[in-house]
Amino acid sequence: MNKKAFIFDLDGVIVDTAKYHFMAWQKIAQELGIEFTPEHNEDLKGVSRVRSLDIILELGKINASQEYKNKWLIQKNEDYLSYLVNMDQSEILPGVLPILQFLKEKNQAIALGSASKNARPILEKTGIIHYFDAIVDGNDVTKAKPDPEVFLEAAKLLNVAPENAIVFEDSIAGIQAANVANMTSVGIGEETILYEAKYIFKNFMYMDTSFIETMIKK
Ligand code: B16
Ligand code: MG
Repeated sequence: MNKKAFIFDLDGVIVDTAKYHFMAWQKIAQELGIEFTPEHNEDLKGVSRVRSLDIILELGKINASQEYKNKWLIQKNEDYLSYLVNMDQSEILPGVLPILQFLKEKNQAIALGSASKNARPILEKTGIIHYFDAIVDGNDVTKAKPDPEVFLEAAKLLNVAPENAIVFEDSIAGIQAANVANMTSVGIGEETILYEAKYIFKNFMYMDTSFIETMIKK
């Protein structure tokens, strides 16, 4: 039995922050007169802040100077952070803590693989940073998902071969990144969106510890 690495995405997998990213982007889109729906938002999940803005501007066919782009990027992050001010353990998505606990009891290696530059403060605020043996976030990588860099780096830090890594992801880009890395992709969300994942669970409440046992033994 080879050593495994369990790599968790953050936004939309561990914490319910995907809605805050959406709210902050929608505010900017509205100011620019761009229609930005939850369907459009799926393409922003797991994608870096800079790339997310470009996608929104492309949607509105807006050509903006770098100066304006920087202003919107700052505004988006300030709005996003203002939604997180009172963040605590209650923002952890249902079923996540028991799975983290189970993995710890089984002495499994756990990593975070997130595109977010706000990952560490979120893990601290929610009181779960101690579960993670390695953290790779938006500050550590140069290539955004669907590039596999973030997950490959996490597996490397844990000294685990990519094929022995299991990735939990809520975004299309993240599932593609895990697949490209030759890791086991586990989609957390809707099957209609995450159909490229090897396994899909609506949320962690639907995931039994027997699934984790199977992943550990495989
Ligand atoms: P930030 P994840 C991603 O986090 C989000 O899904 C995505 O919507 C966001 O734009 C990106 O982080 C960057 O986040 O602006 O906080 O640096 O899902 O990879 O954990
Ligand atoms: Mg995510």
